[in-house]
Amino acid sequence: MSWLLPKKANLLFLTFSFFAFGCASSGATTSVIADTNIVETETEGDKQVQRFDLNGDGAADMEKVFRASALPSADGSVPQPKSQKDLLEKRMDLDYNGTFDVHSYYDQGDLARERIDLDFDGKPDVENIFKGGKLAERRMAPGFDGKYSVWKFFNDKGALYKKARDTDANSRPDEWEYYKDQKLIRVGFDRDGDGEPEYFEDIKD
Ligand SMILES: [Ca+2]
Ligand SMILES: [Ca+2]
Ligand SMILES: [Ca+2]
Ligand SMILES: [Ca+2]
Repeated sequence: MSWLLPKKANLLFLTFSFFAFGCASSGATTSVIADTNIVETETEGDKQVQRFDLNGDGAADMEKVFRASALPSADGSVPQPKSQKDLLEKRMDLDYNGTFDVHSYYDQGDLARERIDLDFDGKPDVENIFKGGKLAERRMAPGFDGKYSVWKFFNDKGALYKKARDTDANSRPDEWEYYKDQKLIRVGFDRDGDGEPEYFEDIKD
């Protein structure tokens, strides 16, 4: 996991260590943010966007996109507080440079997917996919070049059961590792380039 600690991202690591350990829960970072940080609320089509200024410099560095089902009335009355269930997307600019570094997508209030740029170069380095609010798959770009080359798969107990790797830089996995009780038990290789393993080796104790 050492690659998750790029040079300039110590603060980021602190903030987002909960991602790294696979226990991100929707709303964890938003509960501490008071509504007074909202700089503007805007309706875009069938969506409502709330913008927040987290560091007080007057520029928004977090956006929340809500389903606009319960829109405030057209007479300009104060927007209703939206419920977590209506949250569709959250974007965060962690280094306050005007570019969002974390994109989180929600399904019925549960975190469904998140994309994180760990070194703030504008290219995503980690993507997490959740099922039922639990981490199911993690894609990683260890070179911070925006190219995913490692895929990890987790069962519903949060344990790693499969890992795939792209070793020839064609963006498709060609080596697989299979785990049982955290132990590597089998490896598989794609030798004919069809994207599926057909050559396997069992790992003996
Ligand atoms: Ca700001
Ligand atoms: Ca940024
Ligand atoms: Ca990056
Ligand atoms: Ca490959």
